Amino acid sequence: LSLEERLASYIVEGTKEGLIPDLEEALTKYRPLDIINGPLMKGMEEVGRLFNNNELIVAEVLQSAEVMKASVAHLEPHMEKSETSVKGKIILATVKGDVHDIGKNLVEIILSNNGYKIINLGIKVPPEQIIEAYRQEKADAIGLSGLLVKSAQQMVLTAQDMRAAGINAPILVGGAALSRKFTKTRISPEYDGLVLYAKDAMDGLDIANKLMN
Ligand code: B1M
Repeated sequence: LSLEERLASYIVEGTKEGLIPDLEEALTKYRPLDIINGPLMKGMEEVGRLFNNNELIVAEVLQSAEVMKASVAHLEPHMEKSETSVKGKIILATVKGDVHDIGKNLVEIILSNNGYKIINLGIKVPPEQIIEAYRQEKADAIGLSGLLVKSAQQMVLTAQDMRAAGINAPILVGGAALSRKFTKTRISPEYDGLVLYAKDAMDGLDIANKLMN
């Protein structure tokens, strides 16, 4: 197998045997984020496909997620960091009912490496907790992540609750079950502030930079 195929296969097989030396080799050729978005994400997509076809069970997917997290943790110190002053404070949460956090944590890494102070509230975060954190932290924006179809709906509910609480800070949303269209037609009308869809973590950074300027 080529290096790229091996990297994807660690994720698919859920094994870390040989992972670190191969990540080190990859770092001599690619930038850390390109390794994540390339072969590692390719592996994760395959995991999703196999899981969907009932060829993997949840416990196996969990192992794949472990390998993904270990890979991101290994690559993180090699990522570019900008030495700017704090550009803004952003609250991040995976919405109520959803445990998927690899994408959200990647967003945290990218944003905090690029001058943002991140308050990461974790997973399965109910709207009231987001509202409380927003008020306590006096954040500039709120980032919501969710991968399940029902999480897209949960974002609509979260936006409604935030509006009812009188909040109109920009909301950044992302995750596999979302789309720009859903954001525009379903979430935005339920909120008084901006609601912006990010397709990946770098897109999230671009949007955050535009917002703060
Ligand atoms: Co789950 N899962 N899972 N899972 N899982 C999916 C999402 C699924 C599509 C798999 C499938 O069936 N093909 C499917 C959802 C179906 C649906 O609703 N349409 C699914 C399911 C069904 C489930 C369970 C219900 C399974 C069960 O128990 N029967 C269960 C749900 C539990 C719950 O949430 N209540 C479940 C559980 C799990 C594990 C715990 C085993 C594990 C998660 C571990 C963890 O996160 N700690 C897991 C995993 C790993 C996946 C897949 C395989 C991979 C997700 C992932 O980490 N991708 C996933 C299939 C897939 O996506 N191919 C699947 C890598 C990650 C970097 O990408 O999170 O998309 P992603 O983030 C991207 C962008 O979306 C974006 O940036 C990132 C890239 O830069 N982004 C943002 C994300 N959030 C953002 C926020 C932003 C900006 C950008 O701003 C705020």
